[in-house]
Amino acid sequence: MAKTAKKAAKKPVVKKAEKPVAKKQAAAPAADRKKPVANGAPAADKQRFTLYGMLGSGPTYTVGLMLSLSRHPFSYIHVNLREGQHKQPDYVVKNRYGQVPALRDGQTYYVQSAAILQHLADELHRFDGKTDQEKNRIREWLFWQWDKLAIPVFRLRARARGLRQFGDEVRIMYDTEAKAALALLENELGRAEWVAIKRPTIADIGIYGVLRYAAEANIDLTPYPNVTAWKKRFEALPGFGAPEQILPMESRLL
Ligand SMILES: N[C@@H](CCC(=O)N[C@@H](CS)C(=O)NCC(=O)O)C(=O)O
Repeated sequence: MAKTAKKAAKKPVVKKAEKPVAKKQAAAPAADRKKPVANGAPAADKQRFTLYGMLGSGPTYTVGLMLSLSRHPFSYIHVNLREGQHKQPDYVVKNRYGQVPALRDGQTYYVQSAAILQHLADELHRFDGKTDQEKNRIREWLFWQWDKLAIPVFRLRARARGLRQFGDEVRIMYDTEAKAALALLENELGRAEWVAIKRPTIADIGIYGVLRYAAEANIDLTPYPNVTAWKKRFEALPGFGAPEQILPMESRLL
């Protein structure tokens, strides 16, 4: 699924700020090597991750949120969608879908925000399930989230921001779909504090990364008190931040 950094590194998207990754596969950039500390354990590797994305992108926020909640620092490369940087060859080698986000982890690029969340949970052992059953439940919610919640909410948001044009018939269709998804979530959260299992997981992170933008999509969450209470619980997690607190406007290299 992922592309190696070897190919991807030839032309950085943001030439001024981004450090090109090593051309020879054997020679990982110094920044990507685990640095030993006095007690022999790997230091918090602040150069391990680079997130490529855009402030304003829900899926980019979701990945930044996971890293922030996991207390893991990351470099950030702003991809200018307005200028079409996401469709340029030097970005498409990082993300074949020509979308943000992409995450570089060492020498490998990961794409699709839900798959990135899963990768980070596996690697950092945070916000994950412990048993196969728990892990499966979390995956089910991540698929559901993109299928039933993210699409209508993000389409309505894009319309409200003037980024997509469609008529009232389609708007009503998405609105109905979003409300049906919210009703289901409301029901589930009446039975449990967190979405998938008894602890917050990447399923909560993925869903929060959509519902954060509900107001911008003209979706009122007040008829969903369990969802609203869950949202508050989520926002109280250590390391939580709003999109503007987590994603810079411009590239930031650590
Ligand atoms: N399913 C993808 C969705 C990513 C996505 O829709 N990204 C938008 C920005 S929020 C994008 O890159 N749009 C440009 C395009 O699709 O051409 C993910 O989760 O990573």
